[in-house]
Amino acid sequence: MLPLHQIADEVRRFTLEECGFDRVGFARAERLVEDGARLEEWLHNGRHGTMAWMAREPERRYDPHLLLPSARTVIVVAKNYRTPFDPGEDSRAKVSRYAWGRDYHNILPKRLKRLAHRLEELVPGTESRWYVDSGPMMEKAWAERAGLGWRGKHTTVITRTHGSWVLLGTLLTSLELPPDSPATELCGTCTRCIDACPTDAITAPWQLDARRCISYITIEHRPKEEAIPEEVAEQMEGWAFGCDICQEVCPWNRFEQKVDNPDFSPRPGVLELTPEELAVIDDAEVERRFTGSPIRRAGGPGLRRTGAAMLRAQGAAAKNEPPNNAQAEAHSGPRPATAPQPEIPDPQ
Ligand code: B12
Ligand code: SF4
Ligand code: SF4
Repeated sequence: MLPLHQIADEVRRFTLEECGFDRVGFARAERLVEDGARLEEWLHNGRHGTMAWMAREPERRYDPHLLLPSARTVIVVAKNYRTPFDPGEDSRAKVSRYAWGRDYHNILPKRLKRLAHRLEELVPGTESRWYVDSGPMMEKAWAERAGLGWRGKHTTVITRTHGSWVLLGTLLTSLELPPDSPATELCGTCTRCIDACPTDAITAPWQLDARRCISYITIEHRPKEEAIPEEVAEQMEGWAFGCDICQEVCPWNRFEQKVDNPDFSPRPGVLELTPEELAVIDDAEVERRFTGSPIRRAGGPGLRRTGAAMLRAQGAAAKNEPPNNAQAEAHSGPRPATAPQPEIPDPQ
């Protein structure tokens, strides 16, 4: 068997060069005590809304040995999805960047599977299990531990190299690899994401109430036939699938590397969607246009619900009706008239 440091070097090389990931790091596979307690509290407070799958056996999310008893290391990977494209100024039904091209759930797991085979070649008998998004791993907590980046106050992971425009994956392995140092938090006194969130979903730094997040409302909330409440529809700022506002305002995303990657480049028509067409899109058309795209997750009922809500909000705005702020302020408190000047973190 190769010496440990050579195995670690080869794992890094293979992950970046052969599997095409942009970042890789190692963390010791141990119970996530603090993050587990925070997850339990989040669930207890109902902040997961109708994402019942988040509440199913939550301890599996923070104890990797319940997934792979022989686990020694968590290999964490990140893939940059920031392409040079930008949505047009007049984009009326906006789609979040991660969903412009191919579904990453179809791309990343295959690459992690290749990595698992390489580990088995390097050290026969190695056991591995890999997960991307839908698996019971707290990917952001592991990314921070493995030194890939820190969790921004909007709760997503920010890397120094690609900002927060990265998708994460994890591979649990019985191989013992030297752990990397955890990333340092570099938000400083900045609060831009919190100030910019139109629905006040970021209730405090690092705390997100998914029920108020446009991403949840447009993708996850069930039943999908249930209409989006008027006061929420009026706050959606044109986002039809997911939402990138808190990432777009983040100063760290000014330094990101843009890569012309066809996997994440916009598929035809995705930047020109309109509320009018979404409101009446039929299920067959959703299959035709969005098979292989993350947008398919919303399904026909989800997209029609969002399109209808956007049209209602437009209609209300056109009639110059006073916005229904009373309800929003009841649970979030009024916003300050002028946002505090954020400290722009030093990218060095
Ligand atoms: C559920 C989920 C959602 C939910 C809830 C989001 C959330 N913050 O939890 C919804 C549907 C809203 C959502 C939205 C999005 N998601 Co999502 N989502 C997930 C999923 C499946 C689980 C996340 C989770 O465990 N949540 C549980 C709660 C408790 O975690 P948390 O809010 O992060 O809270 C933690 C910290 O904030 C911290 N904490 C809490 N309080 C405090 C206090 C202090 C002082 C400190 C230091 C820390 C701290 O502890 C908590 C536990 O770790 C992960 C994939 C995975 N398996 O991990 C993807 C994932 C997080 N999502 C992802 C993406 C891309 C998004 C969107 C950007 C998509 C979009 N453009 O619309 C948005 C971002 C919205 C946002 N601001 O977070 C990526 C993020 C990549 C990255 N760079 O970090 C992931 C990792 C998927 C992937 N494989 O790449 N998502
Ligand atoms: S994704 Fe949009 S709605 Fe959700 S926390 Fe960020 S800014 Fe707020
Ligand atoms: S906008 Fe500011 S506070 Fe929010 S994640 Fe970025 S650096 Fe951190």
